[in-house]
Amino acid sequence: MSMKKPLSGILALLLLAFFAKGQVNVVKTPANFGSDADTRANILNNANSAGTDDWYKNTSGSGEQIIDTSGAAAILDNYINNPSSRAVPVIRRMHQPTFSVLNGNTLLDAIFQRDHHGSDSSSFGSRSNKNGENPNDWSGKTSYTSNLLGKNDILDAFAHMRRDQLDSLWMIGGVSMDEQNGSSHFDFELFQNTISYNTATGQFNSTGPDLGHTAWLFDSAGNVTRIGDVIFSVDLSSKGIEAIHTRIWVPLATLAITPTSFNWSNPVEFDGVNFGGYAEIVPKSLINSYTAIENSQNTWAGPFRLVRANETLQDDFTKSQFMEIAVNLTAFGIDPLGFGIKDCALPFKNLMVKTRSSSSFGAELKDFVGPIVVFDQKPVNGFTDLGYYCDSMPQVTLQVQNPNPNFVYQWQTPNGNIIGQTNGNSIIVDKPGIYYVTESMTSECPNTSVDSVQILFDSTCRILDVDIIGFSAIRNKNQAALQWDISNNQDVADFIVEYSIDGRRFQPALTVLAHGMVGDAFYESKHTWNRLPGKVYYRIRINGAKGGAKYSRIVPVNFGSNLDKVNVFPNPSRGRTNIEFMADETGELQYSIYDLQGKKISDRKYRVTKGGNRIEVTELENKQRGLYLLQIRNGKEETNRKLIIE
Ligand SMILES: [Ca+2]
Ligand SMILES: [Ca+2]
Ligand SMILES: [Ca+2]
Repeated sequence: MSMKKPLSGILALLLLAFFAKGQVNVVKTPANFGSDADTRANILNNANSAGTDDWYKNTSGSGEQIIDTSGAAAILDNYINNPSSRAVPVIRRMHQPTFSVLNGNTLLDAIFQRDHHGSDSSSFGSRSNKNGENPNDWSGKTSYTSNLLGKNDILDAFAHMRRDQLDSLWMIGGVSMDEQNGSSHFDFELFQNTISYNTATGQFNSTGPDLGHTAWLFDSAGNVTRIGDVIFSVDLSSKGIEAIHTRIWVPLATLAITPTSFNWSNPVEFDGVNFGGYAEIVPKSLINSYTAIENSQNTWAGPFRLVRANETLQDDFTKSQFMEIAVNLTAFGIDPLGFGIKDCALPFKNLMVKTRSSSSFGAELKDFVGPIVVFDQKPVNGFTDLGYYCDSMPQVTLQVQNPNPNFVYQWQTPNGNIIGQTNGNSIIVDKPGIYYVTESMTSECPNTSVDSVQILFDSTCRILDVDIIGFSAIRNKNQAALQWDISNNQDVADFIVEYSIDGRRFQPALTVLAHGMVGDAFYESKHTWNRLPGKVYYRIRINGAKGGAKYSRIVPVNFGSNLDKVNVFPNPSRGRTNIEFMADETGELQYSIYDLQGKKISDRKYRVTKGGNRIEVTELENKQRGLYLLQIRNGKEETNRKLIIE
């Protein structure tokens, strides 16, 4: 529904009555997203309704899917052929680049996370854990033996943030559960600072400065001066969704202040201690403030289907198994934009979806999904085809790999020279040196990440009149098959095949002696890996018979390591980050961290169990800001990641 057109008086009154409070158990389309307890775009109320966006799409129409469904067919095949794979979580992010604009709505980010189920290793354990506590005091289950009740066992969680044409910021959520046959109680909890979970110890590491949370701060007039943590609580009964309650984290004394952008609930609900807790707030006006609904009949579970706690596969959600909510943060007076904080202010960093044992906010916590990193923009990657020049220095193009069209890229150099524009997805340079590229949401926002590209030039290089006519490198099982053609072969002494794991620092792999043929010549060679390395870059160095050297272009070869699916987050970080991955089997995992000079900083070995694992990396705390290389390997494979410490 567009609110931009002028409304007739009667229609406006009708709408006012309709929106007299947050809407529950009614199909709505907040910010053009189907809040209808159905997963399909262009479907509303189980009928075709062209134009609404939703999590998935399998009907034609202008409405778009929000979740990236790549690999869904392979996951389903695996569910059938290898049923043990049904226990493995699935994580997908937004189908569109972050901050894309779709029909006037700005899509900030979205996530689909298939949780553990049945013997859920990500659930609350040994002590009685509650909302309103410091998350660092919570404890999760470290043994996988005990089961959750079906009504407390989350199967899948969905979350999406979008800003509509009226500049209202919506948090849209979805949850499917194993059973909903009476009462289920959910929280969507939004953290301003990073929070992570260690499956081995069952401990959370929540970095918020106020008892593991971030408190909302106000001036004496009641204006918000800092945004903090928020929790939306949803209670379902046999009648459907009862209500959504919104609470924010504040010290108890804050309740003496009268906020300008919302009200405390009356009587005010507060769960916590004097130094901090969750206080319930209500919007100045409930109009268009939230919607919530559960499915009243069977509806399609989506391309990843549904895996029940007992590992059976379902095509559809049965009645009351799926629920959708949408909360208007702007209407609630908790939109960062409303406080004069620039557009770059993200509404929150991490998200957890949890279940409680009863409708009481302080009831015992049961299952959780996450913590999920939101707005997880991939760090910028600057590159150039050839980083080494000899004899003469040409104009060279430096580029951003897979730039996000909604972000701004700015380049600078302390010792090189940029010709023309210094911003954009690519620049032209004509001097050796180091070039930095930063990524940010707008030129006024702080950088989200930085990368560097080095251009080397060897002025003493002697002219080598050999040209590389062609160079290719392709994968053949555990080998790279390399072929190259050159001119003036008689001037060549030998070739060094060099490889790099980051596309920048190369090392020799093998030497190929030149044969004596005069004129054009063809060479081939193979480079074998004992442990599959993920992505590797190759180049050929030609050494002249009378001195001088030249390099080929750089060609990537992807050995497709399973470890490529490793999730490293947060990244950039302040030094503490996590490695999360699924292991096919119980075994060992090692990682090493190197600085940009190639010096090893850390080398650790862990025992990992089949299934989901998370390792906390803390060695870079108090280390210099900048780029580091993380090399992760098991017996057969390895993968490499750049770590950014900010
Ligand atoms: Ca929907
Ligand atoms: Ca869980
Ligand atoms: Ca679960």
